Amino acid sequence: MRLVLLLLLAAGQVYGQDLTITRDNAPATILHHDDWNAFRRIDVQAKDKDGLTHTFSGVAVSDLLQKAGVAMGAQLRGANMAQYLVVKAKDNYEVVFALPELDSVFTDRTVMLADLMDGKPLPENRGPYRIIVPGEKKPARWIYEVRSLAVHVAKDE
Ligand SMILES: Nc1nc2c(c(=O)[nH]1)N[C@H]1C(S)=C(S)[C@@H](COP(=O)(O)O)O[C@H]1N2
Ligand SMILES: [Mo]
Repeated sequence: MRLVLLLLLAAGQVYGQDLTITRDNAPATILHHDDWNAFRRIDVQAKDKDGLTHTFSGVAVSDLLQKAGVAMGAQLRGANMAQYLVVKAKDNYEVVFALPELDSVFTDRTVMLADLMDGKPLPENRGPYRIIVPGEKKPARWIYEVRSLAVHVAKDE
């Protein structure tokens, strides 16, 4: 009984953080880790800063965006091509992706939001969620402790 409680507490600490997905002029989508069961899980092998290959497991960012109502796939054309994604972390670090970088119609490189590394939850100071960009030579966009994904539309100055 006590062990079960401890395990629940530990899981809560790892995955208690919500993920917020927003797009201009639309209500926010807030995902708890339990909601992840509804998504297709994918595995990606990628090299970290030190050249070590790890297996990351998580959800394709494009699937998360689609769930929040962002136009992807066949709909990613015309005016929708001016959209971009800002990913923000606990330490306010931010990185940007153009939507085609995330879309399997445009690229075979699947950018994912990972919750597991080599089968285990990410370390506390790197989790619960981290962006993994396979094939990128420098992991500066492997943003960790991710809190939100926000899609905006680029506007002319
Ligand atoms: N939240 C957050 N994520 C971040 C950074 C950061 O400062 N804050 N630095 C990036 C940079 S520049 C690098 S090189 C890698 C380093 O990841 P590591 O310390 O896990 O090897 O994390 C990336 N993700
Ligand atoms: Mo870096």
